[in-house]
Order: sequence, then C-alpha cells, then structure tokens
Amino acid sequence: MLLGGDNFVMKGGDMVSGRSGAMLSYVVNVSLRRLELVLGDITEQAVDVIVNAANRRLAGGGGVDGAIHRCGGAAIMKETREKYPDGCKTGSAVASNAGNLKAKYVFHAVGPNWYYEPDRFDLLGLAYGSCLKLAVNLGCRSVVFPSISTGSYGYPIAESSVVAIKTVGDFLKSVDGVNSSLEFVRFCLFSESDFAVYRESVDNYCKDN
Ligand code: AR6
Repeated sequence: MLLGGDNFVMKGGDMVSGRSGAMLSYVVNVSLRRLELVLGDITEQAVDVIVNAANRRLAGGGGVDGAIHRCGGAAIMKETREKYPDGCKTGSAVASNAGNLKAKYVFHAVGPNWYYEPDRFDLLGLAYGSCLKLAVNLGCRSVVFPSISTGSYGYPIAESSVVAIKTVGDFLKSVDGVNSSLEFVRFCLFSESDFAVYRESVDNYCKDN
C-alpha cells in the first residue's frame, strides 16, 4: 500500500506574497517522501531545483520560461549557451545555475508540443523523469515543477497532470529505501483551475496505488 494513515493533509489559508493572495497547498506522502501542490508563481519558490518549461533551443521564450529568465537574470542564459550550444532534446532536461532565484539550480526541461509530437505521452513522462534523475544525481532535496507543456505547447492539462503525477509518484516509490537526499517534489500551478485539476489527479493516483 502506497499510502498509510493520515496522508492527505489539506493546508488552507497560509498567507503568501503570491499573486493570488491566500496560498493553497495540498500535500500527500508517497512512501517516505512528499508530493506537494501549491498555487503560485514558480519564480518565488525557495527550493533546490526550479524546473523550467523550455524549448529545444534553450532560447528563452514566454510563459514560465520568460518569467524564470526575467527573474533569474542573465547568468542562467549565459551558462546554457556555453554548456549546451546544441540545446536539449524533447523529453530531456539540462541543469544550469539559478541566478537570482532562491534555488541552487534551474533544470531546463523540454516537453512535447501537443500538436506536433505523436509520442507526446512518452515524451512528457520522460521530461519529468529526466529532471527527477538529475535531481537525485546532484544530491538535491527539493524540486518544483511547473505544469510542463500545458501553456504554449497546448497539452490538455487534465491529461498532462495524470502523466506528471504518475511519473513523480512512481519515481518517489522507486527511490523508497534508497539513500537519496530527495525530500519532496512540488508542482507550482499558476491558476486555481489548474490546481484543482492536479489535485484530482493526485487523489486518483493515491486511490489506484
Ligand atoms: N509560475 C508557474 N507556472 C507558470 C508561470 C509561472 N510564473 N508562468 C506560466 N506558468 P508554458 P509550455 C504556467 O507556456 O507549454 C515558452 O515560450 C502556464 O500557465 O510556460 O511547456 C518556451 O520557451 C502553464 O500551465 O510552457 C517554449 O517555447 C505552464 O506554466 C514553450 O513556451 C506551462 O506553460 C513551452 O511551452
């Protein structure tokens, strides 16, 4: 059984400085580690790793990519240009410094474009999974993801959240008993409706596992 005892903890009403005023968060235990949902702006997160929803050229762009480069500063792009001149394949991720953000690293993950990638389901899972492996290899304690591919890349959020939650949940189970530094994986959702969709996917995952 994946979940035991008092696993669902709804924390409502904590005040934060995010754009929505009151912060919503939802936390479940997956084996020894936590899977968390929060509502807010990912650039305000204080964690070891902030994941960026990047493009293959690592060229920056709009959405969460634009926000991360804007808030993180030029040091992030400087490093990605030097270290990854060929960019990053869809379904993969690479690490850079986090510039001015309250994190040790930014992981630039490239999710699939819903309209152009026939293997989008697998590629989305691989994008999340690449970040999780990288985080463990770099000895990180905490990772925060945006909802990869569900903005410009058009992946319907209900479908993508199932892939995201399953990939993270299964990964957390797979590192059970492994002496890894990882403590929690968080999704930072940008709207209340996105938060609600992810919450439903978490509940369904927990029921099925
Ligand atoms: N904090 C948290 N989530 C955010 C934020 C934020 N500050 N800003 C947007 N989101 P998108 P994609 C949510 O378009 O679909 C870029 O131009 C947003 O509401 O950022 O993977 C890249 O350069 C949505 O739910 O990423 C690529 O070319 C989610 O983040 C392309 O877009 C992802 O939306 C990648 O497209």
